[in-house]
Amino acid sequence: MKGKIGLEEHYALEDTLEDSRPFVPPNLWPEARARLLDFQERRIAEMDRWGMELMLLSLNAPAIQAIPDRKKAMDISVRSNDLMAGEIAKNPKRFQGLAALAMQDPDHACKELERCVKQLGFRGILVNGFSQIDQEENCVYLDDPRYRPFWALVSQLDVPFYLHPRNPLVSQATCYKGAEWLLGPKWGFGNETAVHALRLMGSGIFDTHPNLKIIIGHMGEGIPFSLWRIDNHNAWMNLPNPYPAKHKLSYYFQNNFWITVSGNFCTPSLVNSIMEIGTDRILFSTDWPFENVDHAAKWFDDLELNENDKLKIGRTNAQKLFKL
Ligand code: GRE
Ligand code: ZN
Repeated sequence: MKGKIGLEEHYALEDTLEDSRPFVPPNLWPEARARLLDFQERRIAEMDRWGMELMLLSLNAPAIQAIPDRKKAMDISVRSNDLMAGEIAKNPKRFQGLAALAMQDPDHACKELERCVKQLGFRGILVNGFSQIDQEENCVYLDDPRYRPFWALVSQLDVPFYLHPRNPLVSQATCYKGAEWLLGPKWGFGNETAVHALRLMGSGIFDTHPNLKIIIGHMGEGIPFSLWRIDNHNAWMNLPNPYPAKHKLSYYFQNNFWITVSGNFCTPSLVNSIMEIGTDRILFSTDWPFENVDHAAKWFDDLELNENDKLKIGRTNAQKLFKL
């Protein structure tokens, strides 16, 4: 299929590049590094070859969210957004942007978001999970009350918010101690991000701002598969919802969430997701440069799916969601 749009497509600044190194074997680091720093050459060639018209670009992970020093976090977020704006300006038909924000300082995040949307023309936001604030061990999630004004602004600007993975701190997630190989894309990313998404669903922010639009990658980070049990466990007990939000969590997943297929090119998982969230809320993405564009595109193009749904997932859902 030609004209595919991807929305989990990363680059790095020199300042954030090293965050990606631990996920790549040393012999492949030169290749990963070159992929992360490139915009106009290798990336466009991959897109042309495999039928991607547009990438919504975002910074690598965990980057800003793992910088406890507020001033440094703010500084790098602004520099990242400026650099991305410059690259988009060179080729706006092929690239659009998702803002990187220093959630360590919610006031600054709001100001920078307004600048990114109103002046730089970015289409949304991508944040890498919880933020470490002032101290390494101080991990703050986005359902924290300090972010209420931020969510009000996101609602008012009506821009989608991509909740992207990061690892938990092993010092705080002792289930990974001695089994660090489980971290990253194998399990840690998805587990951490699913919990974060569920925290948002239960927090009540979607009752206050029903138009908030949250995107999660990797075929929904496992949530579609678990959605029934999340709401219907131990039904005979008639348990009340144990969280502030008004509805069952599936209500929010089906009304405020979109998922992408990034890094999860698996047909049974897609079928499950279609049944839980529907083809209007599933979007193509690759997860470049951590996944190959050809792996994503070949899987997607060969899917036995009706043409209408394929067009929606590959392209038109993204156009609608991001007002492209
Ligand atoms: C990602 O951005 O999703 C990612 C990384 C590092 C390794 C694998 C991966 O940031 O999918
Ligand atoms: Zn990613």
